[in-house]
Amino acid sequence: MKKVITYGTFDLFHYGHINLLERAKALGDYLIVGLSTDEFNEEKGKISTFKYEEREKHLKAIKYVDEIIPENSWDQKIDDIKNNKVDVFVMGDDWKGKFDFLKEYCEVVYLPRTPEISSTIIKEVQKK
Ligand code: C2G
Repeated sequence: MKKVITYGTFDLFHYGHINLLERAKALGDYLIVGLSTDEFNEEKGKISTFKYEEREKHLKAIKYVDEIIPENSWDQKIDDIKNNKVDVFVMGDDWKGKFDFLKEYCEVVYLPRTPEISSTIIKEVQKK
């Protein structure tokens, strides 16, 4: 069984996230999502609209997602990859190059982001 992992906040869930998760799942048979905790979001300088439980509920509704684990820190990826016997690490290409150090442990794939949509844009529209 080929296992894939990806990480993110997945706030204000949208079709850009779906496109990413769909393509990530297509790279293997089982997709794990490392979902950023609210505390880790603070570390990332992000204040999400939805708390972890809500964002987890949204992800659980996505057929491509097989498992969700909390993402608490920047440096859990190597352990996650080893402990879960992950074969492929996937992120959107806004992260291109940032996780190349993981190539020692698994395949690293950066996928083109979906243009024009982001949680930030959705927040702007909500404010109007
Ligand atoms: N994404 C995308 N297209 C968009 C928006 C997001 O492909 N229009 C991708 C991002 O590239 C990322 C994933 O969807 O791979 C989740 O996006 P975010 O929730 O913004 O993730 P981020 O805050 O970048 O967290 O340790 C890694 C971090 O947790 C990544």
